[in-house]
Amino acid sequence: MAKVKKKPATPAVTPKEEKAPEVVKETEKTMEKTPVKEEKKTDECVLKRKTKETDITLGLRLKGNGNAEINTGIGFFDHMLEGFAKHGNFDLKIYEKGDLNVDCHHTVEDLGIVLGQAIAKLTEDKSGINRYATFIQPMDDALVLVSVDLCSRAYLNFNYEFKTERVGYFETETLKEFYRAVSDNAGMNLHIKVLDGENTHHIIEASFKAFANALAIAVSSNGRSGVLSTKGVL
Ligand SMILES: [Mn+2]
Repeated sequence: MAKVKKKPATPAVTPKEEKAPEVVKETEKTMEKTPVKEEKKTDECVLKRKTKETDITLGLRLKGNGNAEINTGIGFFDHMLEGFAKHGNFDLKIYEKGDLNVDCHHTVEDLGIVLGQAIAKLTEDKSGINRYATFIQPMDDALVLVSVDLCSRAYLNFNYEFKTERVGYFETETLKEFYRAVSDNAGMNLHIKVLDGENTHHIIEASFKAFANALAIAVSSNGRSGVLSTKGVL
């Protein structure tokens, strides 16, 4: 059956066209040139990665509540990642089954790969974020500086020789592999400087807290529109 088209109602009064002052017109023109884009960013992501060495499922939300559910099979590493989530106010879920019968190298490094990929995914749109941040974290005897730049160019500057080979089951030399994997996969410039510290547990934990705090600032809004780069793209 054919639809009957209704006639559009004629407005009773035709609004008068008012001439806007020149100043307002100029402002309008400028605004047209630089439109404020509505920010629609991906809030969370879940990634899976399976190899012959590790099987990882990771969920990350950068604007979270500090909730963590972590199971990597390495108690100390879980403790570090829980601190990372808490102090960065991220939500982080990790289930990992690694070849711990070998050592903890693959389990730590591969988790860094997936965490880096998740950060890259959630910061793909870099408009309106601080992009970089530096945080100096005290923790008892330890004092650790972490500086990050979400510039899409991976670079890790971390050279520290630990006095002890392990903390619990965690092998201290794998910490560099972890941060390198995060940096490579997030496209992040990452500087970590141990300024002071005696206790290895404290030094490593301070690095995770400093990293969390710096990252939380780097991904947060700077109140401006567009990408913070003279190149216009990152
Ligand atoms: Mn601790």
